Amino acid sequence: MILQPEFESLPRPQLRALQAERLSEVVRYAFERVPFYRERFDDLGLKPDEVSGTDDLTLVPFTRKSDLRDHYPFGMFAVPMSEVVRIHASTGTTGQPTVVGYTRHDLEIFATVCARTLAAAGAKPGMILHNAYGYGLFTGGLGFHHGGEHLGLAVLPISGGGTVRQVDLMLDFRPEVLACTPSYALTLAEELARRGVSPEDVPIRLAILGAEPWTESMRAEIDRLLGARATNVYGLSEIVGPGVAFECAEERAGSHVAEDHFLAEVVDPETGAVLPEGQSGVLVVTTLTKQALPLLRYWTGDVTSLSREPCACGRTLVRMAPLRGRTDDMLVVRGVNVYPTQIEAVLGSFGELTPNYRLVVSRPGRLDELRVEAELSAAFFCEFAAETPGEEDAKTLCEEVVDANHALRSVRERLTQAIKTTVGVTAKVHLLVPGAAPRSEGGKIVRVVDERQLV
Ligand code: DLL
Repeated sequence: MILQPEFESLPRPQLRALQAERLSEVVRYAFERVPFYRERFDDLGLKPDEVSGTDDLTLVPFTRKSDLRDHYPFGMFAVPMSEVVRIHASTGTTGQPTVVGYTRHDLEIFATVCARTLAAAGAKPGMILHNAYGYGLFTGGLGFHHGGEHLGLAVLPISGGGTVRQVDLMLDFRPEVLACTPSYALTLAEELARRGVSPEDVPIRLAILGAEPWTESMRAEIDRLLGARATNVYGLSEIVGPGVAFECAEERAGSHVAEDHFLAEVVDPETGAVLPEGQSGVLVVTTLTKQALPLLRYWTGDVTSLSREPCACGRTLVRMAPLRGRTDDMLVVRGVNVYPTQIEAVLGSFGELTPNYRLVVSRPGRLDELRVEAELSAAFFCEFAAETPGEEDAKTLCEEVVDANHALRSVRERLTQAIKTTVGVTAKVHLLVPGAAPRSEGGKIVRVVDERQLV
């Protein structure tokens, strides 16, 4: 269902005109109210009215996460605290958190784009939403909470963690809609399977997953294990939270950007030049309607491409390709660029493995080493468990056990070869016993350990 066809299916020329009008307003607004933007513009000798259409946007310099950090906590806010009604913060892995504020009007936008996301996935009033995104400073929980209520769903604010209880309630309340990270959807699916609940008996029909990169093979696994249709949702705290872009149930091929609120560009990560449709680069977003924290050309660091191909759902909103990762979680291993999702896609093509894994990059001598810890599926491992005494207690199968077993050795060799062919790096493959790879406890999962940074 299209919640707001008047915006989501607006013919592109009209959408462009709406964006141009809103862009010139937000540029003037940011210039007048945020000293950071006024100084930036003054330094460049740029006047707000020179940015009158979307083509003039390139005159405006990028805003980066470091700018928000430099003005920590509230220095980039465009309204006094008396107009701010909510604050979120994203902690990230390093440094100061990024703090974002919302006026009442901003919260309406936030709820609306989350409601659009749920509607696009197929959710309807009368359905129960099991909302397992974390509530708190993270934007996922409250975003989908208000989005669900806006659409008229019955929202269960379960938040992340406490998997056993989550599954108890899921079986009792029988929600049709699940919202959580893809890695947590897998954790929930495993707990359901452990209890012997077959996919047909899992109540979930729709799963709206995001906040971390995931692959088509992981989607297939989640669809299969939950007996559901999983769609992607993208967003970041700085822009609003979830709902910046979302997939439709019809195509599930790229996420429609809520372009009436957020103007998307893809730029070359080195030069900053705007790239043509279809080319991969860094996503840059300008907020068109936000009051508390307007951001002009915000450098998200996320790598994607845009497509304006018509979509079967009837939305005219541009689609962004699934994220390969962030420019800053790209690993450079012996000079080769490696995205964790590339490895994940290779692992997904092996029936003997689960979608859970861990990557460890180290530098034992002078050369980088990439260790891929791949987890064997329970069904496959069962056949050898009897032949590998003592291994049930260990997490990683020791080399001798793998060497001695033809089928295990074959998995290790084929996987090493497939990674070499696809990613271009010779990795050391370690096979893990079922259940040994990290699982999501409810939030974003950490699958990569770069030990080089620790020394
Ligand atoms: O993750 C907002 C969110 C909540 C999105 C719930 C979707 C669902 P942050 O914590 O600020 O906000 O993290 C933003 O997470 O720049 C991406 O790198 C990554 N990310 C978000 N959604 C996706 C996705 C929330 N669907 C950062 N696929 C972003 C891949 C994603 N990465």
